[in-house]
Amino acid sequence: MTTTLITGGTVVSATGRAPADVLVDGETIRAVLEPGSTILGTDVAASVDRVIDATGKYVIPGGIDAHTHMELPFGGTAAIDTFETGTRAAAWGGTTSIVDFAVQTYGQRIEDGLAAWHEKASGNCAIDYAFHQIVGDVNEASLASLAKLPDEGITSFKLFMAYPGVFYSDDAQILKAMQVSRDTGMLTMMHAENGPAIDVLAAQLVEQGKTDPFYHGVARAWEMEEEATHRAIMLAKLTGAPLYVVHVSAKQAVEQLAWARDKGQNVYGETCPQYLYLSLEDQLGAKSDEWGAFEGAKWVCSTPLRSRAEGHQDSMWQALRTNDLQMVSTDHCPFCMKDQKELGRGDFRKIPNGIGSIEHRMDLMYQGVVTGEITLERWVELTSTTPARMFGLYGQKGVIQPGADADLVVYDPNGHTSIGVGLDSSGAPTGRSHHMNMDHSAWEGYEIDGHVDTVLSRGKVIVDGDEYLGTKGDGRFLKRGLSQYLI
Ligand code: DUC
Ligand code: ZN
Ligand code: ZN
Repeated sequence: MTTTLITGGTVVSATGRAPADVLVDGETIRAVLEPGSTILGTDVAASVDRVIDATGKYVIPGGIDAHTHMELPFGGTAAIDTFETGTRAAAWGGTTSIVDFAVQTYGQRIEDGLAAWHEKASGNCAIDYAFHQIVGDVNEASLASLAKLPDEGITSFKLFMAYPGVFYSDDAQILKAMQVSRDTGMLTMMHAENGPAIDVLAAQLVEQGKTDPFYHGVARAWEMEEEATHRAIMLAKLTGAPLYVVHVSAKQAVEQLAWARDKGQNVYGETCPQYLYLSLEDQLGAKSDEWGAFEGAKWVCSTPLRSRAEGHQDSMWQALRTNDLQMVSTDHCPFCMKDQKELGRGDFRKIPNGIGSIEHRMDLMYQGVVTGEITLERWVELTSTTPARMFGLYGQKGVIQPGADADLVVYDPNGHTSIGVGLDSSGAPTGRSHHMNMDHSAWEGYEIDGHVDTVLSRGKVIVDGDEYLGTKGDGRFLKRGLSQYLI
């Protein structure tokens, strides 16, 4: 078994920072030591197989992205990152675990949907992975199957109040699924947007000739997110289910969560980098030579980007500081412009919804430290420690302590990361690049005042500077326990 000492760095946790050396033995952390420690008179550094010099750098627990959609079937196509390409891109960006969404489609058995997801992921991941379960067809049989999933290490499920005819659940179905959540301790994750009303608004816009990507965000008005968030909260209150609202983007939805939490209800929320940095105005203004106004399709996702003039982005940052929102995930769901987003030329309703960000989450959130939006400790908490605690992985993941998996990132605050565009639409590499399987980047031109230098996954160095050393298939399925946030 290889022993490694990460020496000279500042170890950052959710609660503090201190100069310390991290001793790794095989796949786990053996000790967190005073810098330059000796054992029986011998320098630890002299007795290990490998020393990683982290002088001047931060040593943090590997990122956990608790909301990804590899290969998600959507809008007549499928998210373009496979488990192989998506987890490789995650590793490049300092994320060492993902929780992806296994899908039960309408008419399918949960068991079959889940088995298909194991099939896709098994043997393909470079980093460890776990699953939530999407329940796309709530009925007596699927509810019975759902209740058994904790035995298989799946302790959370997602319902959709949006996408009628696809993933949508009505209030009666939500109520029944939440009763399972209450009885089993599984966390109910909610896509909270009023889908039926949104679909009417979207159809009316298209009838008026308003077909550009920008109108996606107009149809998905914040009122529809606020209303659905409130309804989800009330159904959770009634049933006693623990609730976690995904991809929160509207400040009014945060107000609903804060209101419920202040009353003592067990509700949580995540936001995503796109709702912190990008806006509806950016989307409206985007007009490339190649795509014209259709360039806005790069940023079509749901919930949608929100107006900066209305202050949603500032509210998201504030909620991350005040703990009205507890986590940042990506909702990584990448589609190429060519052949995929293009399906919605002339009708924004047909643009596959999703943005690819898995590689950039740690960097984009670190930039929030640089600009003073969050502290260094909060960065670790939002991106690693709380995801581990929320989704039943804590102790093994999300913390640097003896016995934990040696998922570690050496992050250089004096480094720099330019986020590039990847491949152009003919598949040719552009100058600055990323590693997601896309022909563009929603983050093109973003500059980060920091850099992911070294990444270890269970003790193995998988990223070393500009070199990728990971291996497809090294990532293991993680059986999760119940959330630590149950009361
Ligand atoms: N939102 C997206 O943007 N993509 C996939 C599903 C979702 O809810
Ligand atoms: Zn969603
Ligand atoms: Zn999602």
